[in-house]
Amino acid sequence: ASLQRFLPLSPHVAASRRRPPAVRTRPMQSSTVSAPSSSTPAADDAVSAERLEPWVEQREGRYWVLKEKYRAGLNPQEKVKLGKEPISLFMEGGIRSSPRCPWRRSRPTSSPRRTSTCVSSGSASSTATSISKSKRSTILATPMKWNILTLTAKILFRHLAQLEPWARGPLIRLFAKHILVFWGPRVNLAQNANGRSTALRCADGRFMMRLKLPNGVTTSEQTRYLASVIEAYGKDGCADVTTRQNWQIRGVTLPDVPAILDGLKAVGLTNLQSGMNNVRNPVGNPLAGIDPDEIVDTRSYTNLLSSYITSNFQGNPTITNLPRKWNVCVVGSHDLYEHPHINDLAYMPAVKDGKFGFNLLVGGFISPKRWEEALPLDAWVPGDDIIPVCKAVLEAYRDLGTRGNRQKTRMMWLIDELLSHFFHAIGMEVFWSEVEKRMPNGVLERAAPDDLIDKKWQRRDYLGVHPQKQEGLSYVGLHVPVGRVQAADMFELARLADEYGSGELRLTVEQNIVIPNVKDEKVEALLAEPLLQKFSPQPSLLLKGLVACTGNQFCGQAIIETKQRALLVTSQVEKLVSVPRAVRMHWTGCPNSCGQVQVADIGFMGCLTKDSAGKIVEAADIFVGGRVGSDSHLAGVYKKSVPCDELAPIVADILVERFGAVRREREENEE
Ligand code: SRM
Ligand code: SF4
Repeated sequence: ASLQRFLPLSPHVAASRRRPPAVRTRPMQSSTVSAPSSSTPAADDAVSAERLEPWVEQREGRYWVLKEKYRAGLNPQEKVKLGKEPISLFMEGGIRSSPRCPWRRSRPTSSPRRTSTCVSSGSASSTATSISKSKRSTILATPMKWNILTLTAKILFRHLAQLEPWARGPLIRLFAKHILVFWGPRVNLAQNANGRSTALRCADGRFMMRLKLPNGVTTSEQTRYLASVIEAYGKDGCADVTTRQNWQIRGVTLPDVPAILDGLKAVGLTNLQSGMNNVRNPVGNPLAGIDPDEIVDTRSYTNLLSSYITSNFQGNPTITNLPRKWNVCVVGSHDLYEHPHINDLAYMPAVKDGKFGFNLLVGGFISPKRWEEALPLDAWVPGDDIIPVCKAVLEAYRDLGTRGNRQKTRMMWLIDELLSHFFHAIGMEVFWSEVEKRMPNGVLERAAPDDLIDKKWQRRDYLGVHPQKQEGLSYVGLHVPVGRVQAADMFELARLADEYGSGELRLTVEQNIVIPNVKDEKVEALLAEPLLQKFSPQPSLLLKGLVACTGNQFCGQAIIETKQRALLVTSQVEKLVSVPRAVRMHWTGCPNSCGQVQVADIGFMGCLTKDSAGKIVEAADIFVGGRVGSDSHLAGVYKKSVPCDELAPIVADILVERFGAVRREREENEE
């Protein structure tokens, strides 16, 4: 299937080629292609020019809004943005001062973190008063997601009773539309399967807050601060290492948010622009600067990207009105720990004319109905100037991306559409020239012939103890089972980083943690620390690569529970077979695939099915054959709708057939 994407163009297209192919070409996507037109070249050019007119314009010299003529058929999120740019609620301080914000009128919270700042009434904010009542709740709700104070149905049930009458209707309608109707069948079925009611699942009024953590680098001070926040929420507080080497903290109540935002700032963190149609955490090499075999230290690049993306924590309104989410990474080693093939923009180290820089890949993404690997843009940028091209790519996407069906608005859909719309063009050329147009000097260099990645490199395991490039120092990779940590764990991690290392921790996209800069003579004592019983440097071969998204414990979109299930099924499988090497198993609670099942050796995507007794039960579609590294490949479905309780023997069979596993009973017999 992936080869088909590179089949030759149709004869019609081939005949009208005007320049030789510079990059890999893609076939036209049936869903996006308009039939080849029989119009004249002049008419074609007119149509083409019209399509390349930016769909957005700047308002009040600040925010970018959709032009009137492009407002038909918008998805609901786009309609919200027409009313008020969501980031404005944060940039203009509305989150602090809006006394009419429904949840700010909530009954006194018992949270110890509640401060006078967060309950101060202040004057009625312009955000809340200058817009129509019907839009208020939506507008107040959406920015939460922009900054991933993730707003789930939970808040509705908790606060409904305390809302002013005007706020109840719109809020219910919003949720009815986005969650109860759209996700309704799944939610209801999940209810049956779990024997739990939606009201129960939605009753705690707690939020998740996602941060920006460029390159996954964090300090003991930051970790301690985050631990103190979740500790205050008792059993409701916990944190996760995410699949974009980032922290998410949970249990947050809304009145505490202003104080937490201040606290984040004080320790050099932000949660700005971390959700909805924004640029996500810039991913880099978790071993940057310490790996003897690295190509380039990615930290300064990911920091630059993050500063640009959030405009140094102020919020960057030039790139908040994107058609959809957008992922970026900078590759620093041959191991490709950063997963460049599933990022919208990936910087691949490459030397051109003796100068260090990066070739660019674009358009990689995963979504429920379609997942694609990134393609070469045929562009190179010097290493000392990486931001202009990020800006140019983002602005091309912001200006030209369509904003209708959300399943078709990721950047690859735009790349495809331009290819099919300008049928005389080939490959990436139209997108390339749109990016070039937006470069500060109007020039985009063609790619270096080769990048610096060793295509035969065997991806290394970063868990365990490894020597650093700095003599006398080691890094210690710890396995954090399915990325879940409690406050006490975080305090301990911070202490270990201070006591044995340099006060630094690194998060990885496999939801693990690396302690860098451990003096060799201290390694033994570190390995004897009690926390390493829980976060082992040497987990079993199947646990090593285990990843699980949030799942239905907290995520409103989940169909199944993931984290506990992943651990349970893995332990069941380990009783059945032994594997000769690590096998990467990823779990994801719904087709959004935050747990990236398509990159896993074996992936499990949550769904529901009927068991043999006809009862609806939690199940998984099994994916097999995803690969990471230079040989990357996105897996497809291997077997559909397997009840979770029946997974273990099937997984054991797959491990025996495809991954050289040996059945335990056979091992025992041979002994
Ligand atoms: Fe994700 C939405 C969690 C990485 C694809 N993701 C969500 C939401 C916000 C659900 C929602 O819209 O209400 C989840 C929040 C649940 C919660 O309480 O944690 C959520 N996504 C996560 C995290 C926490 C999973 C994890 O356990 O690690 C990851 C946070 C990363 C970060 O720090 O920023 C996470 N999400 C991903 C990835 C992986 C990646 O980036 O490499 C993907 C697939 C890759 C991609 O995007 O190309 C991913 N998440 C989605 C999608 C589908 C996007 C699409 O184009 O269709 C959604 C739904 C959406 O955006 O509408 C989604
Ligand atoms: Fe939630 Fe689905 Fe993402 Fe898992 S894959 S975190 S269930 S949205």
